[in-house]
Amino acid sequence: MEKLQANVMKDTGKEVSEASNKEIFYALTSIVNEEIVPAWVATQKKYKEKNSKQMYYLSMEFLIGSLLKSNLLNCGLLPLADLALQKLGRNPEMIYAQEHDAGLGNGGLGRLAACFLDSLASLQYAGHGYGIRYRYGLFEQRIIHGNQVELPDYWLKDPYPWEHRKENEAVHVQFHGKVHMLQRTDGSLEFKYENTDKVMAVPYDIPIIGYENNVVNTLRLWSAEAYFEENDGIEGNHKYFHELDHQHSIEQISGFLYPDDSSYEGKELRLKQQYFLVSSTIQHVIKNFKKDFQLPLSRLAEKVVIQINDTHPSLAIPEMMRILMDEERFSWEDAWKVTTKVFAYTNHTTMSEALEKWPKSMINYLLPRIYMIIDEINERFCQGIWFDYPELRDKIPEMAIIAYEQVHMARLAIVGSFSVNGVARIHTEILKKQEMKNFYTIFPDRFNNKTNGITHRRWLLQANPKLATLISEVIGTQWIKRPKQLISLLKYTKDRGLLEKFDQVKLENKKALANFIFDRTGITVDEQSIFDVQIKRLHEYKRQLLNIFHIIYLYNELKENPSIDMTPRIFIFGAKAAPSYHLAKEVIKLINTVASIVNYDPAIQGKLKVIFLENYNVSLAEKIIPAADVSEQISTASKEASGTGNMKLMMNGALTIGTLDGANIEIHDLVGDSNIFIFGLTADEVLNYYQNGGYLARDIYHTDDRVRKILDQLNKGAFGLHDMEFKDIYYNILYHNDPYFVLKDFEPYIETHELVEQAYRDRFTWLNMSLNNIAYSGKFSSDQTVQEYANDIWKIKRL
Ligand code: 26W
Repeated sequence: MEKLQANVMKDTGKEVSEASNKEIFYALTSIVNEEIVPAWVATQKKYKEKNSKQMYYLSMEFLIGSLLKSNLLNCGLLPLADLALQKLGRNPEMIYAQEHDAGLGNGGLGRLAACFLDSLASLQYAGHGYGIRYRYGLFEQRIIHGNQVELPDYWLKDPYPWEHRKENEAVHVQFHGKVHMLQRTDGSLEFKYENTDKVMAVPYDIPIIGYENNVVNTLRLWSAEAYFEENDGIEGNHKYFHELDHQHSIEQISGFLYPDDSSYEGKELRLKQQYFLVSSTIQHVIKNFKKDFQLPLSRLAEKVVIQINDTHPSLAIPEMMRILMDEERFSWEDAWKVTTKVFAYTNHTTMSEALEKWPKSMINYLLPRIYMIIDEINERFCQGIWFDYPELRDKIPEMAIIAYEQVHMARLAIVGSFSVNGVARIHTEILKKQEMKNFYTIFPDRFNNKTNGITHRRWLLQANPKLATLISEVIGTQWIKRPKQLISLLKYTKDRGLLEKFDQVKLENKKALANFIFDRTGITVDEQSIFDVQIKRLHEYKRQLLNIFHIIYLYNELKENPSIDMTPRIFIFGAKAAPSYHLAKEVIKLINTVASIVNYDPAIQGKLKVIFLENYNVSLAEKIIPAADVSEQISTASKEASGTGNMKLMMNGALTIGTLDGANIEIHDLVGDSNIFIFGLTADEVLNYYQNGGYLARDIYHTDDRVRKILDQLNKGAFGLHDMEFKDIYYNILYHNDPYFVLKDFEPYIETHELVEQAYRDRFTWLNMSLNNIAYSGKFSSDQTVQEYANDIWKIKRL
């Protein structure tokens, strides 16, 4: 406390009582920084002394959210900070809320990267993140008249206290130019680049603090800056504006995060971003290796492994080849041997519209030398199939890295890596049996599964301190370091006295969320109602539409018979739609429109409320998840690679209503039929319909009155200002034959919701189920996942 007072005084010349929340926030961050800088230096030294193999996690996204609270927690200072702030008459939460979320990710993929960093440091692994310091993160979402409106997220408006600029470690990245091939006197080829555009990549390091273990790893984010040659003095107006223009276009490279989730667009600036990340990181990796290990580069794979997070950083493969050959004079064969031992690739989606393919002309123009290398990789790979797998010859067009004028990045990533993994069991199986079948035939040993995980420190210990404390009272605190020990809770699932305490914690969390909802929206919600939550990016395959159709159905039922005996339900949504995703935005509008009718209709006596919380992000998730009773995981089976929100909600005692998709399947396997609500088509059934047809949405429209009523309401303006307001949703279902099987799964979904409601009425059964879920959730700690990566792929050891 004294330290905090002294820091506030030093920084602002004020007493704490006069200081603003922001000033206190900064004073606290500097205490944490003082605490961790020595540990940061010491950690790097220890890795060096131990000659530790290094794992580099390359990702275009790191959705780290806010760090003050998790840093305090991991340093063991959170209780102290809470106490000091309270003693000084300040509300800790108000201080922590001063931090602007670092929203440097779209959704699951970026958040997974952030959870992995937390687990790597907490388990004392030498694993570090490499990404881009976007000046604008994912857009801020406002809802205006029910519509999503996007605002820029200038998260660096206030100084970011966790980053450390390392200008002296800047490197150059080159674009464009001409490649010249010369023959050296020894007969080998030399490649020279001329007239390239040089960009400076300046690193900003963020400390990643392990949980109470004095380990501090690094997240390095590269920022693009203009690079001025020595004699580049500014002469005259013309040159001056030219320079400004030039500078501006360079800074654009790390200007903003592309706000697209699950849909790929071949934008040149995005390609630039990818190469910028990859080139600066690989240069740094090689520099570090030379500095830290007295070994020849041919032995790089003994000390370095690079995980590429989806295909976005897959240009790292040709970039490594380029440096080894053009700068380190390796032959092709030797360079390829090293490269293919260093890279491992994680796939996060099988949706064809998300798979990256760049026009070959774009790569050739922007990165001529890299294009040459990809071309050569492709030639050799295709020849290999031709000679070694004659039975696959006719598959070459669908396997070639360059085909029909496009460069297929997933194919490049598979060919250039020693490991390819999916992110949940079913997802990996689909990769092996369908999407990447031919590659699996050639490289069966490369494919492996690593089911996703989440950090239980942020998502339970930090976000839900009441639950965490209660758990520790019951089973002790060992679960914090060994989350699988949550399983000991199973002994208590019948203990009524204890279940009541769990109930009490949930109720308090629900009250807190209800207050928050009231502050944000002015809507009152009763904390005795069922809090039913669907929070995730808005996408057709995630089927928020199925959820809102069910709500409309309930509303229609209540209108017909207001006295139905029903536990009040509050349906909470959080979801951002990609700015250009028209249909997704229509669904947001529909949810908000339904909310505006249902929430103010006195006839239904508050039995139903619909809350759309705008700007869903990490911090908002931390508020919603601890208060959830029901977790909606209702994607069309086969479409959700894994999901991770499902795990967070389970860990906080919410019961899942879900399809057999992604990691839901593994949750179901663990908790058993009686602790989860599963419904709907299976992945096999869905794939069978896609392949063989046989589904007609219109048949359901004609036979199911409930469905017809809803769709007609959409079409006839019952929800909306005018007829046809939601015509695109209507058409999509009836004229495009409901591509995500919303109508097909509608009936089982309603029926399963009835089971949910019945189960909720039986308090002890419900609480028992809830506790079962918490008990089994330790399996989904990212500590487990990271250990599996470390043992099977990275071959790295704990400090
Ligand atoms: C090129 C545009 C783009 C951007 C991001 C295409 C695809 C993506 C990601 C692959 C989308 C994503 O976040 N995928 C999610 O990854 C999570 C972590 O593995 C999984 O849990 C989710 O199921 C998956 O949708």
